[in-house]
Amino acid sequence: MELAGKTAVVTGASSGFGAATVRKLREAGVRVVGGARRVERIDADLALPLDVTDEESCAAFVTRAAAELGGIDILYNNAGLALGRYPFTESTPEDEATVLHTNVDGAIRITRLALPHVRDGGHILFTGSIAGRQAYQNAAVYVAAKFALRGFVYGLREDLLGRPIRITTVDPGLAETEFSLVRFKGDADAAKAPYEGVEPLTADDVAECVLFTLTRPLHVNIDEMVIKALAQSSGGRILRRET
Ligand code: NDP
Ligand code: 8X3
Repeated sequence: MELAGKTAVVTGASSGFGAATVRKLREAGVRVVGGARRVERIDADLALPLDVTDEESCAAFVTRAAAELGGIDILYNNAGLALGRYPFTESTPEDEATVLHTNVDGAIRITRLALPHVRDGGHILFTGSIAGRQAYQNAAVYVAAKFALRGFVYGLREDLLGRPIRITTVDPGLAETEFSLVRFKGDADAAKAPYEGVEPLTADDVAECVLFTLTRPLHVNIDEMVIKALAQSSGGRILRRET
């Protein structure tokens, strides 16, 4: 599948997997609209403000993106986050709402709004997580959010069967992005700890996998792709070098 000349919409384009994917798509000749709250950090053909937790913001984003691109070939629902690494007994309503509204409602909302603009031959992608496949401790709400997202994508795949639109969830494990800094609410020392003594995935590693799924022939749908660092066998098990 040739990507040159295609159009794409990427959420969570200001950092991490989203920013890396925007870069690789553009290198492949795709015209890309990127959205995030920190719009000034987006390097795309068009950068638009987007808060996926807000219906009006999403509607304005999708309307403008579709008008600019004249139709969407690639929709990458990537915006997401985790908050905290604590037992569920310490959970707060604020963290629960943010995690669920961003990872789950946000992706569902953007998909609902963008679907009428997705052209035949199009491809809708989601960033899930290994957290959405197997639970690990001190992450119950994030785990729930990514399991829910996977459930939504399964349902979407059923409902779009028969239409020429491919659907893929990319499920990475430990990857060094701003994810950890966000999860630990700006505590830089705590944010570094998950990456110590191990070589994590990079944003580029994940973006390359996204590009791989996009460039298969049209009759090939990669439903799910699980990507982990070699030293990580599961969310709860990472082999670390002695430091
Ligand atoms: P980053 O923190 O580097 O990037 C997250 C992106 O999501 C940013 O662009 C951020 O933009 C955006 N975002 C967050 N909240 C909102 C919102 N309300 N509206 C719009 N955009 C939002 O982390 P990653 O690149 O690692 O995360 C991308 C996805 O990958 C997430 O879904 C995450 O759950 C998932 N993931 C991450 C893993 C990891 O280890 N890094 C592993 C597995 C999955 P802004 O703040 O500017 O709005
Ligand atoms: C994040 C996966 O294992 O780094 O989605 O918490 S993990």
